[in-house]
Amino acid sequence: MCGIFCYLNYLTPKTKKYILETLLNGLKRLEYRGYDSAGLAVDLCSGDVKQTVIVRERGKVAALEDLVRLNKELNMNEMCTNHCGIAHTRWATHGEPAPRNSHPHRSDANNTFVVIHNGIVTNYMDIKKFLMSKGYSDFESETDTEVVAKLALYIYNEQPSITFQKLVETLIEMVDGAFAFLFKSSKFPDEVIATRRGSPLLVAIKSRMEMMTEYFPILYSSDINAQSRKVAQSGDMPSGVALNGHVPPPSAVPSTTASVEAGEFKLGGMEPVEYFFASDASAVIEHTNKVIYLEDGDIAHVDNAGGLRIVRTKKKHANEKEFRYITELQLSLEQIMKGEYGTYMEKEIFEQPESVVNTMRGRINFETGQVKLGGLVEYLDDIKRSRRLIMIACGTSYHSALATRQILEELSQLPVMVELASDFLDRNTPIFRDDVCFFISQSGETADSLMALRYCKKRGALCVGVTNTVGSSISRETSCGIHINAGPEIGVASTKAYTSQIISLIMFALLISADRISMHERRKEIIRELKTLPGKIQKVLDLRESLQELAMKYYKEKSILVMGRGYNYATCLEGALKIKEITYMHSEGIMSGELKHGPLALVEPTMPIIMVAVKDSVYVKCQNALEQVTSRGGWPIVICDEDDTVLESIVEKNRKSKQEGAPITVKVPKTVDCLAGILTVIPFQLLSLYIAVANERNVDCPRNLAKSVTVE
Ligand code: UD2
Ligand code: GLU
Ligand code: MG
Repeated sequence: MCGIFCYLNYLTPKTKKYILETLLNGLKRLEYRGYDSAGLAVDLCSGDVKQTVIVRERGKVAALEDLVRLNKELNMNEMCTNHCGIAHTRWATHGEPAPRNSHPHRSDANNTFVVIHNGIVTNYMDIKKFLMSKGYSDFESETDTEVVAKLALYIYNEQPSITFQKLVETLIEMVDGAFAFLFKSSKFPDEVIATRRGSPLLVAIKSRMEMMTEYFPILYSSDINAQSRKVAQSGDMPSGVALNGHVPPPSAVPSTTASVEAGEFKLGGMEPVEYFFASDASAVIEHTNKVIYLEDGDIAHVDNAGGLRIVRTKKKHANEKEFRYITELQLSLEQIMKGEYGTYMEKEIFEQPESVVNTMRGRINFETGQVKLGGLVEYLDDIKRSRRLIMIACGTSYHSALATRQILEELSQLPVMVELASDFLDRNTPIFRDDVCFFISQSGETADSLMALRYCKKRGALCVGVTNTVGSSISRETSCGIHINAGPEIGVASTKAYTSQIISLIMFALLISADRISMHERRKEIIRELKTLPGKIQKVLDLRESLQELAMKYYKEKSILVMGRGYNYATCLEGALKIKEITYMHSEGIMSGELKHGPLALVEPTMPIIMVAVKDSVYVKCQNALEQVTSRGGWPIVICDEDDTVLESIVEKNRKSKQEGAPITVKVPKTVDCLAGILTVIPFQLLSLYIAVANERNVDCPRNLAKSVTVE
C-alpha cells in the first residue's frame, strides 16, 4: 500500500513553490497509507524542453520536504502555465526504504518516463530479464516498480510514433499483479496517464466552468478509430455526451464544458483546469469536491490540451457501465481520512479481505498448488535439515505463532516451540546451531523479539523474520524471512497484521512440506481454502450488525471469558487481548481443556462467556465443554460453523426466561481447520471495537499502549 498524488495545472499559471507545496500537502494527507519513504517529480518550465527533476528521500514526507527546499535545480519563483507533477509516499514491498528505492522510478538517466506505483508487480523478474536481454540494464533500485518505467521506454523506442495512451495500454497487458500507476514522460510533456488494477485511484477536477453532468463517459480504444471515421464522414458533431454510439444514461444532462471531438470526450479543452490524481479523496478535498473513482482497467489520460478522457481497451460484457459517476464529495477531511470508518482499527479490520490477498500475492499459484517464498528460497534446505523450529514473539504476534504451531508440526514433522520473547530471554533458553528461530513482529522493531534474535544469532541458529516492515531491524538482522505485505497498520491493536502473519506462517508450512507425497491432499485442501478465504472473511465482516448488538449487551460488563481449544485456542487468547487492549475490560482466554482445573469456578449465570467451537478434530470436546458450562448455569455465546445446529440447541436447552431473545451464536463460514482461526478471530476484533466505541474509548491509541514496543 502507498499514497499516490498528482497535480496538473492547465492554463492556470502557478509558481513552482505552489506546485511543490500542493504535492507535499497531498502526500501528507496520504501518509497513513505508507511512510517509509517519499518522492516526487516536477518539470523545469523555463527551458525549451521541459526537463523532469526527481527528488526522493527515506522517511516521512517532512524529510522529503526538507530535501526539496535544499534542491538547487528547483526555482521556487518559476511560473508554470501548464505543468504536471507526481508524488508518492511508500510502504515498501520490494527493496528496503532508501532514496534509490523510493518512487518515482525512471526509465533512464534523462527521466524520459517516470512512474509511481502502488501495489506489487509479481512478474517483475521476468520483465527485468526481458529488458536486460534487450540492452536495458541500468537498473538503479531493487523495486518491482522500476521495470515498469524501463518497459515504457522500451515500448516507446520500438514504436516511436505510438500514442501515450496506446503505450500504457500495451504496457499493462504485460504486467501481472496489482497496481495503481501514474506515468509522466518528457516525450509527452504536461500529460499524465493513470491506470489501476486492484489498487485504489481517483481523479479530481477543479474547473471554473460548472459541470452539469453527473456522468463521465468511457471510451473503448477498440472503437475509437472506427468512431473517428464515422464522425468525420457524417460531418455533424453530436452536441451532448453521446459518444461512440453510446447512449447516455437516462438522466444525463449534456455538460457545458464537455465537448466531443473526433470521438473523444474532452473536459477542459481550451479552458483553464486543474486535475488531481490520488489514492483517496482525503488528498484532494481541500482543492475540489468533484471526483471520479477509477475502476480496474480504466486508463485516465490528461492530454496536453487539458482534456481528460477515460479509456478502456474493450468492453468485457454487454451490460458493462459505459460511464463513471462524477461524485460530489460532501465529506469533511476528518471523515475522508478514515474513509467510511470511524477509526484506523475499524478500517484495518475491514481491509482484511484485501490485505490477505496482498500477503499471498505472487507467492501461491492456485492452479498448480505451488508456493514460493522468495525470501526463503536459499535457506529452505537448511531449514528442512534443522532439529526444531522455535517461534519467538510478543503479544498478537505470539498468538499468530500459537495459531499456526499445529499445522507447522503436522506439515514439517519437526518439533515446534512457541516462546514469548521476554520469557525466552529470562530463561536463558538453550539454543543450538541446528535450530531455526522465527521472529514475528509487525513493526520489526519489537525490543524483546529483537534481543531474542541477537541472542539466537550469537548461538549460531538460523534466524528467520516474519515482519510487515521492510527495512526494519528484524528484517535486516535476520538471515532471511517473509515480509507479510499487509500494508501499514496504524491502529495500536493489531488486526490485519495478525491474519497476514498466520497466512505467512501457513505458506511457510506449505512450502516446507511441498515434496512430501503423504501431505499432498492436505496441502491441496489448504491451498484451495486459501483461495476462497477473502470471500469468507467478507462474510464474517458482514456480521457486523449482530456483533454491534452483542457489544451493546456486553459493554457495561466487568469481564468476559473466552473459551476454546485446538486451533481456536489462539483465537481465544487473541480475542481476549483485543478486548483488554481497547475496552479496558478484563478478559481471559481459556483453554477449554483446562476448565475442570480451575476456570469452571468462575462460571455462573451472570458471567459473560464466549466459546469458540468449529467442526474440527476437537469439536466433540468443545461440545462437552459447552455442556459443562451450561450445566453450571453459564449461558455462553458460541462462535461456530454456519451449518452448526447442535451447539445452539445445547445452549437453548438451558436458556433461562430472562435470556429470551438474546443471540446465541455467531456463525462463520466453514473452512479447513488450520485457517478457521482467521475467521473466528474477526468477530472478536469487531466485538472489542464496538465495545470500546460504546464506552467512548480511544480505539486507535488505547491508554498506556504504543504501536511499536521498542523498549524492554
Ligand atoms: C523479495 C524481495 C525482492 C526480490 C524478490 C525476488 C524485498 C523487500 N523483496 O520479495 O526485492 O528480491 O524477493 O523474488 O526486497 N527478509 C529477512 N527478514 C525478514 C523478512 C525478509 O531477511 O524478516 C529477507 C528475505 O529473506 C529476502 C528479502 O528480505 O531476502 C525480501 O523478503 P520478501 O518476503 O519481501 O521476499 P519476496 O520474494 O516477496
Ligand atoms: N511494490 C512497490 C515498492 O516496493 C510499491 C509499494 C507501495 O505500494 O508503496 O516500491
Ligand atoms: Mg534479513
